[in-house]
Formats: sequence, structure tokens, C-alpha cells
Amino acid sequence: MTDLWQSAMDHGVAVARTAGKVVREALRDDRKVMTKSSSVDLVTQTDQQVEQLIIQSVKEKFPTHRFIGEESVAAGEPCVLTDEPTWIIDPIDGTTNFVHSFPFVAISIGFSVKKQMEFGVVYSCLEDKMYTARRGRGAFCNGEPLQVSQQQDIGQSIIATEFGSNRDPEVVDKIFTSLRSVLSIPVHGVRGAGTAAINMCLVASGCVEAYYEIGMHVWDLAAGSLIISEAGGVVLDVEGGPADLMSRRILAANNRTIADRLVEEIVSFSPVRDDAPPPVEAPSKQ
Ligand code: LIP
Repeated sequence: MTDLWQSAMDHGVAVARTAGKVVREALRDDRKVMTKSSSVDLVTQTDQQVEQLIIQSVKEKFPTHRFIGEESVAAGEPCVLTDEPTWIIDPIDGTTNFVHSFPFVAISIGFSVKKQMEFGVVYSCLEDKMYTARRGRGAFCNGEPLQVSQQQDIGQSIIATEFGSNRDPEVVDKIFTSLRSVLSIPVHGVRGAGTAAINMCLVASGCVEAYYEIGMHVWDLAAGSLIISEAGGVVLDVEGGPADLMSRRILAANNRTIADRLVEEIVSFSPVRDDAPPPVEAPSKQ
């Protein structure tokens, strides 16, 4: 089995590189923008094209493997993680960045077996940085080993977070209450790259101490979560318990001390889970 997962990972890296080329080329043209759950939840034809490219390429080599892909789920495919080998794909993490040519865009590919991440690949395709991790074998960027920051003092830290695409006033209030508390610790700074996957790779690289967010999805997190833990960090729920990648809540940090301090400041809430059954539509009255 070991060699099989290595060849799957090699394929993941190769297809992420090909996908990155497609994304870079698409940036030269006009992008037709569509919306999904809200007017600020964007998708383009390139997201859909890249997801199909990745899935077709993997299917040819690993015909029995399963997929959870952002755009396939948006099109109605189930978002269920089984024990089977499963590729968890975000074809463009940072779609809003892509639409605006804001220069942080990633292809994120996680691979899970028996509900455990075996490898993660995040290709920051405009920086040409290939982040990789395999369970038990460390994390790397362009082949160089990654190590989280050794900082224990939150007051000397940079924290990454995002605002997401939910504009419900109650949710926005909670996000801003957390942000105000974190800033007021005070921390050295708060940053956000506009992509969960790259934020996680920044934690793994040691230049950001932690990243938290409520509202992103399993495809944003799957690969990055392994890259952080293989770089020596911790991946938790925002209340400090074990991470649940389907819960749409994440707190990833360089160490438990920084994570525990952030738990005190984050106002938690629970979006609809990624694996929740689709809402049943009420029968129309005749
Ligand atoms: C996005 C994330 C971003 C987060 C958004 C969204 P997309 O992913 O990476 O950091 O704030 O909620 O999930 O839609 O660009 O793949």
C-alpha cells in the first residue's frame, strides 16, 4: 500500500502543476464570474474546468478512487467522506483573488484513506510554490523541509484569518468580535491571503503563528491540515477540541500554547456542516 500512496501523491503533484498552468493562462483572459451560495460566493468556468481536469486525470490512473470536489458538490454531488481512498479537491482556492487577479491562488488536493489524510498538495500557482506533505514523512515547500514557528508568546505573533462569504449580520458581528479580541491581545498583526490553503501553508512555513476561520469547507482545509501537522503544528476545532474537517471550523497553530490563547478569544458558531444531508424541499401545494 505504501508505494501505491506514493504514486498517488506523485500524480497529485503533477496534476496540480498542470492545473496551475491552466489557472495562470486563464488570468490573461477575461473571466466570466458566476455566483453560488450568495452574491459574494464566486465561481468561474476555470474552477469547473480545472476540477474536471484533475478528476479525469486521477480517474484514468486510479479508477476506483472517490472524489469530493468543490464544484462537483456545488453541482449536487454528495459530500461524504468514507473509508475509501478519496481525493478532496479545491480546484481554485482563492476564487475571489483569481477573479480580481489578487496574486494568491492555490490548487489544493488532499488524499484520505480510512478518514485519515495520507498526503496533501497545495500549489500556490502564481508564486510557483509547491507545498507537499505525506503522513509521517514531513512537510515541504519546493522540496525544502517546513517547520512551524517556535514562538510561544501570542503577543509576538501574526495571526491569519478570513472573512469568508457569509454576510448575515449576526455572523459578521461574531467574526468582528473575534477579530477585535484577537487584535486587542495585542498581537503583532492579523493577515489573510484570501485562501485558506495558503494561510495554512504560511503557518507551516513559520511566518504566521496561527490561522483560524469559521465557514470555509473541507476542500479548503484537507491538504493544508496535513501540511501543518507534518510541519510540527496543531490542527484543532475553534473551541480547542479535535478538528473535524466537515464542521467548517478550524484553528491551526504552531503549538498548543498559541492555540489555547486564541480559543479564549474566538466567538464560535456552527455553520451547516459540509456532510449535512441536503435540505428537504416542502412539497408544492397543488
Ligand atoms: C475560500 C477560502 C477563503 C475563505 C472562503 C472560501 P474558495 O475558498 O479559501 O479563505 O474565506 O470562505 O472558502 O471559495 O476560493 O475555494
